Amino acid sequence: VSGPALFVVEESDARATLPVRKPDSHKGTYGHVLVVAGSRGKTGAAALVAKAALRTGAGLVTVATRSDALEAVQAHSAEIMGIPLEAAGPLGMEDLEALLAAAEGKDALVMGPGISRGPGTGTLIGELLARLEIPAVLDADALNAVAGDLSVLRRAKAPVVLTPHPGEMARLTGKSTREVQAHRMEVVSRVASETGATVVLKGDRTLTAHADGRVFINTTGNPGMATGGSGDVLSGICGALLAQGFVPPEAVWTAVFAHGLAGDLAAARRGQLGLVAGDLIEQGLCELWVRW
Ligand code: NPW
Ligand code: AMP
Ligand code: MG
Repeated sequence: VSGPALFVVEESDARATLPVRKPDSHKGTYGHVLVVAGSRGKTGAAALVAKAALRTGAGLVTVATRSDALEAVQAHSAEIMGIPLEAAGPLGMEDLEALLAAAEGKDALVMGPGISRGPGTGTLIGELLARLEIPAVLDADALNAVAGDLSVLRRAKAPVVLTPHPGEMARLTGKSTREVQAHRMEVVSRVASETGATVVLKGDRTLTAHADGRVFINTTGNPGMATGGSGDVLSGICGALLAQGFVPPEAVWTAVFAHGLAGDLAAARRGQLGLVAGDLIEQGLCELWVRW
């Protein structure tokens, strides 16, 4: 039995996936990302996803979140559009119709950062994936919500991307964080082949596993990125590339490479110690797109 095929992502590979602005284009050309993220107390997570998507070239970004969180999310950035989800508490099946309506005309979904999770959240996610025809990035609490029943991912109509950190991967697989870290390659490839998703196991040397057995190892990034909200930025970058028509696994390992390089560029200006997630967007991504 052969193991996974391993590829090291080079800057030239990632650059080749870089979205190019065409003269005869408009905002509709570059995709509309639906971000289902944030809740009262975690509105920053939604804002970081949305801003990262905007700074990665998405034509439009809409955040759907609980009514009591929406204003705070939008206050972070004038470019973010919003849809209030009127029910209360953690997301569940009562939000299905509103989310299906919100997804109309959208080109990619990013779901999970800062949503908190309740008993119906996993079922809701399964139902959304089974009905929506747009690629979806599941991160943070969306991962925790499907951890009990990964089979919902198999029902997806369109490509699914999972972006767990080692703690989330431990919940997804029922292993300890230590076991995950000791067997990163095996764990990430197995979850990809079992779910059919493209799976990103984050951390130093992030691994991206595609369901076909290929695994892509990332070389950018630094420990300055070990700061709250860093992963939320990655899910926004990934959503923006998917909304612009790039497909997994290229869209995903390119997002990972760009996110890490944004972290390296930001650290070069500001140092690793005081790096915050917003710097990856405002300093890192902006400098990266000029460089590329
Ligand atoms: P330990 O302690 O090492 O055993 P959680 P979260 C582990 C939102 N945010 N290597 C580690 O376990 C997010 O989007 C909102 C090894 C740690 O204790 C989520 O929705 C923000 N272990 C929610 O908050 C900004 C690692 O996992 C545990 C690891 C909770 O997210 C912040 C923590 O993971 C945040 O993004 C690694 N590299 N990384 C906002 N401004 O609104 C993690 N672990 O319990 O899933 O919590 O990741 O902080
Ligand atoms: P999250 O825990 O979801 O906020 O994600 C953290 C992000 O920062 C992931 O993209 C990690 O790969 C990245 N990151 C965290 N620590 C390091 C590290 N020591 N070296 C490189 N990247 C890191
Ligand atoms: Mg995270």
